[in-house]
Parts: sequence; structure tokens; C-alpha cells
Amino acid sequence: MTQDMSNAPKTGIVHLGLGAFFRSHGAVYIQNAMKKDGGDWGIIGVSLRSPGVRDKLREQNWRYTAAEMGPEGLKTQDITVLNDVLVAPENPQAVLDAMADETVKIVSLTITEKGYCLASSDGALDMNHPDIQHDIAHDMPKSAPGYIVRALQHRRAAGLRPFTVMSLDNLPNNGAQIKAAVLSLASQIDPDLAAWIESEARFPSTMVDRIVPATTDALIAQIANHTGEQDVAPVGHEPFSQWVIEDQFVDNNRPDFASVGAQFVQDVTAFEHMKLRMLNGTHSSLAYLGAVAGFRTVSEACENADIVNFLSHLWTAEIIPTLTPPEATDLPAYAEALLQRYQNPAIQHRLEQIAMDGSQKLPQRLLGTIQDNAKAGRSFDGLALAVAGWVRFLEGKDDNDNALSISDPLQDQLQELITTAATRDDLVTKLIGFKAVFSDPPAELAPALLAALAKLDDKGALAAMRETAR
Ligand code: CS2
Repeated sequence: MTQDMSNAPKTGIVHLGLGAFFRSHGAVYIQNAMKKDGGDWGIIGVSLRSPGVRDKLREQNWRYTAAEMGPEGLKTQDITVLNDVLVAPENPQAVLDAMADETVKIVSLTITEKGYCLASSDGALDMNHPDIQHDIAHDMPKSAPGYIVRALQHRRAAGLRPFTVMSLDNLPNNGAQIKAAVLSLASQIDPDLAAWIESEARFPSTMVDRIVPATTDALIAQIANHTGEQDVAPVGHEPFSQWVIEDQFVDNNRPDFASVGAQFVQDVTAFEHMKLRMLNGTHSSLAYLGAVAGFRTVSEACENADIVNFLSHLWTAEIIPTLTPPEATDLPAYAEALLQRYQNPAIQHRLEQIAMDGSQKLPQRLLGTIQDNAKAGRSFDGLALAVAGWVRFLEGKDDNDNALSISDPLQDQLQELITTAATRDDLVTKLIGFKAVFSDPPAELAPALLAALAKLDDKGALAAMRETAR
């Protein structure tokens, strides 16, 4: 594939964390918006860790195929909106230069939960994080908040306006969280800079949604077969997509996202809660309990009637009662649509992929919902079973004694907790005292978790789900 770059739109956006999700979601909206309304919103993608995606995309002039995978087959779109891809550890200066360029109006982020370098789920920047300590002491940053602060410092010194920082990660109040992280770091470096950022920059919160499994060799072959062209870095995604954005951008500079299906709102909170608890909460529940029960993918697990009943129980009895529906949204209908999305046979979404980084995901996906139920005096046996599923998952073996692969930034500490616990009782006490995950556990959590673990130990995950949903 080749691309004539002479007419390419100028870069207006730098995106940090160029994974399959952004390439299937934000990049598609941005391309569609430019097709409709023009504008210079070309994207420079930045990989914060490894060169893999850059190397592959470079071979095809930053162009790639996005394949919508529905029950009726594949529909592909050529995505040509990337102007360049940088690998931050190879050349941090090039990343800062790109972010400090006058034409850039937005820096967007999909850096995953751990990329925010927060001390715990209640949102303060982790000043002991090695990358944050490094970024306080050096001009050339390592962390995403560090890149944002240093790039804004350059813009301020050059007399430029700041860019808008737009988080697209699955965190509640994602805009407020990255703002707090950036301001804390900036105030360590230069309090005047922090004050300028606070008054001039903007950090809209957003809710993003599209199911995007990791690209595998099988997916690459399937897409090549469909298009007749060899693309070494395509992405495959479900047909559904949603994007709700708080309309707060520096100088109102942004593509017309609303003309291509995104929704601008004053306050995104209700949408975020709905999505994080109903989708991501059940995704994580499925990931742990489904994997421990011996399933491999979401669609495979969601063919099982016990699992479907368990999900319905979670939605109806334990999640929906905690939510305020966003405007014009019917939550039971939303739940039904989620189940259909999970059952999409064209998407091979591995449970182990969703299980990754559980310590960073549990608070906003499951623990807040548990907290709200406890406050209202409602039981939360299903959610407690999901948390117990996480513990069983961390023990590394499914119910058939097959190994499970664990990937979590706090893995060593969690494993230490698990292996040194004398009894289940002891384990539950130690876990609930682990503040990085359980910042404010209700008193009802320990007995519920203990009962759920006993159920998993005695009966296995599938029977435990069946019984809990009864
Ligand atoms: C998933 C999400 O991997 C995960 O943790 O729950 O990536 C999920 O597929 C997306 O948030 C859907 O919008």
C-alpha cells in the first residue's frame, strides 16, 4: 500500500498510546469527520513503550485496514489519518516537538489505567512511582503525565496556547483524573506553569465504547483474505461504537465529532458510570469467572446458559439499581444489547486479555458498585463472586487445573499476599487491607468475599455462578 502524502491534512492531534482500540475508534471518527467537514486533524501516533506497531505501520506508510466484524461478515475501511508514528523511548525529544507544534490542538490518550501513575483508585498521582520521580528530576520525560507537562512547558515558553488533553481511557472522570495528575506533576516542576495549565488548558472527560480484540495472526489472515491485500497491522472491531464527549476544548478547536455520530454533553458522568459498571464490570466478571470455569473467549462463554443467567442477575439485581440512567437511555435495553454484543460470533475476544491489569480495573468496574449496594442495604453476592473470581484467577489455575496467564503491574505484591496467607480468612483480611485496590471497602465485603471464595473452592466457577443467579 502506498499513500500520496502531498495532500495529507496537517497534524492537529497527537495521540499517546497507539493501540488497537484507538485505531478502531477515535481514528475512525477523526477520519470520518475530516471527510465530511475538512480540517487539519491528521494524527501523529505515539507508542509509549515498544516499536512493534510503528515498525509494521511504517512499511505501509501509516495506513491500515479497520475491519468491522459482525455476524454477517466483514466490512473494511482504509484508515489514512495517521501522518506519522513515534516511539517515545527511542526519541522523547521528537514526541515533545510534535506535541509542542503550533498546529497541534489536541493531545488524546489511550494509555490504559496504569499509564496515569495514580497511587490508588481515589486518584492522587503516585509521587513514588519511578517514572514520576524521574519526570520531576529530568527534562526528558518517561510517563504520559510527564510528556504532557513538559510539552505544555515548551508551548508556554514559546508563547503558544496550550492543547486540549482528551483522555479516552476507561476511568471515571477520566478528564479530571489526567488533569489532577498533570497539575500535581507540574506544581513539582514549576508552580507558575501549573497555574497557567489550570487556567488555560482543558481536560474534557469522555466515555468511549467499542469492543476491539487484540490483532492476532488469524485476524491478519482473515482480513487479507477478505480484502485481497496484505496488511500487517490491521484492526478488527465490532460494529457498535459510542463516544460521549464533554464539549470543553481550548479555543473550541476540535473536529466536528458530532457530525459523525459522537455526542457532545455538559456532563459525561452518567454515561461513564453506565458503561464502566454495565459493560466493563461484567466484562471483568466474565474474564475471571469465565476463565476459571475453563472458557477462552467472551462469545464462547456467553453461549453458556448459566453464564447468561449470571450476567442478567448482575445487570438486573446488582448494577442497574446503582445507576442514574443517562438521558434517553433505557438501562434494561442497554443490558440486552450488551449481551448481543458479547455473543457476536465474529469477534474472538480472549478472556485473558480482559483479565489483564485487574488491580487497576476492579475499583471502577466492581468495587464502586459493591460500595453503593452496601450503602443501600442490598446484597451483592454476584459482584462478590466476581471479585472472588479475580482472586482465584490470580492463583493461576482454572477449575480443570490448566494454567492461566496473569499480567498485572501489582502482580508481585498480590502473589505474595496470596502465597503467604495461612487460610482463606487470612487472605480476605489481607486483600481487603490492600489499599492500592480496596481504598474504602464496606464492612459487608469481607464476609461476602469469604462466602464467595468458599463457593468457588467447593463447587467450581460455573456451579457457583448458577447458584448465585438463582
Ligand atoms: C475490556 C475493554 O479489556 C478490557 O478491559 O473490558 O477493553 C472493553 O472491551 C472496552 O472498554 C469496550 O468499549
